[in-house]
Amino acid sequence: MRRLTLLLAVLGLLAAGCGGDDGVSVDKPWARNSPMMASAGAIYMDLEASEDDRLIGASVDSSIAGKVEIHETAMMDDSMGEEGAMGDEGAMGEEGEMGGEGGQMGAMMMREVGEIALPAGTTVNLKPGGLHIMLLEIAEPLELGEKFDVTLTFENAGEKVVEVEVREEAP
Ligand SMILES: [Cu+2]
Repeated sequence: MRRLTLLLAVLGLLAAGCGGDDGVSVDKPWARNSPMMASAGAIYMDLEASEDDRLIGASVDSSIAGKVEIHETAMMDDSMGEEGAMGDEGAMGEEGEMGGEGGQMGAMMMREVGEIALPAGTTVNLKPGGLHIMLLEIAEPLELGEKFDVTLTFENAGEKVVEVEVREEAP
C-alpha cells in the first residue's frame, strides 16, 4: 500500500511537470468575427499555468486589428446594472427580461476586464459567451482558414506568441 501511494505521488509529479516548462500552456487557439459588431473579432483558447500567473495583455499585428482588449461576456444582471455604464438601467432591465428565447443577445453584455487570473494547474477557458480576447478596429473581416499570430503577455511567464486560426467554432 505504501508503495502504491509513492508511485501515485511520483506519477502526479510527472503529470504536473508536463507542458509546464514554459509557464503557461496554450491549447486550441482560434478566432472568429464578432457576431455582434462588424468591425470586431474575438480570440478564444484554453490557458493553463504551471504556477500562479495572470494574462495581462495581448496584441496582434496592426494589419489584423487596431486594438486588442481582454473582455468578459456575461448575462446582464442587477450587479452589472449597478455599474450604471449604460445609464437608464430600468429600461434595459425590463428589455432583458422580456427578451425571452429570441432576445438572448439583448441580455448579454461584455466588458473589459484588463487581465485574467490563471491559478496554477487550473485550465481557464476563453470561449464564446465568456472570457475572450477582443479584436477591435479590425482592418478586414477575418476569413475562415486565415491564420495569424497573437502575442500574449503574462505577468510571470512573459510573452508568448501563439498562432490562431479563424474558424466557425471551437477546434
Ligand atoms: Cu469583447
